[in-house]
Amino acid sequence: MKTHGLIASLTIIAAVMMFAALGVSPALAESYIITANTPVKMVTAVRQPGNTLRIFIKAQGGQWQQPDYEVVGDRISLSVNPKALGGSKLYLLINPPADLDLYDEKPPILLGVKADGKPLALELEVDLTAAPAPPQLIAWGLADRENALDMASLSVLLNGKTLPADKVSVKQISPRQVSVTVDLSEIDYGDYALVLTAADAFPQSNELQASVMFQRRPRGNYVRPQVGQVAVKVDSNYPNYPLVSALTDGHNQLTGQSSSNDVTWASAENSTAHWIEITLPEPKPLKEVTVYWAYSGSTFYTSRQIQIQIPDNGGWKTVYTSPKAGIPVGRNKTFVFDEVTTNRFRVYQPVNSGPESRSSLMWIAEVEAR
Ligand SMILES: [Ca+2]
Ligand SMILES: [Ca+2]
Repeated sequence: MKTHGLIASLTIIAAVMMFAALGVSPALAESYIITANTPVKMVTAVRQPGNTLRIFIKAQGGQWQQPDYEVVGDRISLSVNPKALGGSKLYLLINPPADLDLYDEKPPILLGVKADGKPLALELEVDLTAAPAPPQLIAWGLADRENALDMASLSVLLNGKTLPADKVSVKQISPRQVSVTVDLSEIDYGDYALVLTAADAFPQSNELQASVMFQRRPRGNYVRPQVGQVAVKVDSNYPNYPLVSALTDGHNQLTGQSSSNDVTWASAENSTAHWIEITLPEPKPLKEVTVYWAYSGSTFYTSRQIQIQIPDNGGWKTVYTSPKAGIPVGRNKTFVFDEVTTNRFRVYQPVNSGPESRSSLMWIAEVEAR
């Protein structure tokens, strides 16, 4: 059930709410959440008041009451007294669906949690950070015993961000039961919290929150372990950023306090392509390059476009091109491509493809290759 949230002080309020999700005639069913400290008069819009008005009101934590009301034309008018009802957050229902459990104070419950098809302990907070490998698929089963689930309330966030629609699959088994599967197979290296939120279709939104914590850790790096034998070249340097050693010093988890040349390298800030060229002591099978962006203040300086290139007949061949839509802003990005054997590669930033706020700059904390 979607519900209107209204902040009322002394004003008259009118709003319409539809129970579309419950298949009830939208003209007849309304619900409101009212926040009021002083008595208010409510006027609700009802297109077809009919003869069988059922009106319920309660304060949060209180009991449902059936208030006196007047029908004026096609509207319902009633006085609401928060003090008499026992609280300032009020729920008002007009002609709720017959199967709505008005005494539902319980959130949906978890029926099961699975990682890659294997059941986990039935817990709201699952910690997989010590698991030998990160999960590829997380699935939750959930149900509400009292009411239908509010499908519009369902959300899955990874580190606070919405996942692309093709990564989350929601299967509604019945109005009260659903399974949610999340595809994590293509996420980058990092520490993650995956959070599922779902509420029942009751106006006070009894809410379930379930989470899975996990890590995806890089294994193997051709650059840092051989740092004394690895050659690093760059197209240019920002003033006071002469050291390229910062690109291979292992410092990639920056705090945001400082992104100076002791831990990051920056290019000149001008409208030319910028690049970092890395030569390994011997050829290696290479299938991904991870770039950790500079982090300063609360900003990750993620380049908008990057190519990975390898030598080709005296020039360079591009083996990876970032999507046109740009690289998602974050701590790091791993560029994955068909395996090539090479002792040299470069991270290439086309002209003016730098970070959003400084598009002619390339500012990098670390480069890894594997
Ligand atoms: Ca419930
Ligand atoms: Ca570094």
